[in-house]
Amino acid sequence: MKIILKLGGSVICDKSRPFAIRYSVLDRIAKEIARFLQEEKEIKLIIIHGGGSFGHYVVHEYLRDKRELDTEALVAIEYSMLELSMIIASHLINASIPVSLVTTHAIAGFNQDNSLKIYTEWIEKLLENGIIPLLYGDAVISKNNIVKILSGDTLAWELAYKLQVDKLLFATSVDGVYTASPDNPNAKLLSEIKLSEIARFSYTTPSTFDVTGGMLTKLKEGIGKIRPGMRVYIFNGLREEEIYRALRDRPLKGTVVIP
Ligand code: IP8
Repeated sequence: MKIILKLGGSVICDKSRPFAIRYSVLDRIAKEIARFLQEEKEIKLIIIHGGGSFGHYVVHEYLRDKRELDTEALVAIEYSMLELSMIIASHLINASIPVSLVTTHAIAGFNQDNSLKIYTEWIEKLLENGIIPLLYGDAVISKNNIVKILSGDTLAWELAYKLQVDKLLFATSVDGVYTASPDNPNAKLLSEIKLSEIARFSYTTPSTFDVTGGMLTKLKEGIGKIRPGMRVYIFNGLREEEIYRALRDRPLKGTVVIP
């Protein structure tokens, strides 16, 4: 079985402060993943993480003074994401999870028509060898030489589709998809959401410096990417055991995403 686990940036970072990692959460998540991998030896797992208070903060700072991201921004964003990813990789490796950090900007970019180009050959090679590729949302260069942000969610949907994964898990800092912004007291948690009906919902989620949009924007990236048999869950990775439960297919509070 092939699984992609996307760790939301707000799970691993405190997004209200620049460059703030939730180390204890990261350690707990590493233990949950390690436990799962010990129990399920045949699993092929890919881990992707978001920009958290690293990439998003750096992009936000650049866009304050400039209208577009330039090459100076590109290298600064890429570097900050690599720093975050190294820290995540070190915690996973410490928990005996065999991860190989794959720098997203070296294998992915946008075509002229805005479609995503990913060289997946090496990711598949790692999986074949029992290694867990670790990727992340990043700044990438497009075919027409424009610097763009590739969200970890977009990457997760595309890889899930291309590599025909069985399960795509989005660990976020909320319990799932709501009918309104989760800070709205009337918001209700949806146990299921149809991507074909997503246009019915429109709200923004509050964030200090998020540059890739909230939950709904990122969910729209999934339109056309759910193959038959592929299961997609959105749940709260800040809740203890929830990542382990999602990996193990145990009942959990969250939203199932269907085409
Ligand atoms: O947090 C964004 O990835 P995301 C990556 O998954 C950058 O949307 C560089 C801001």
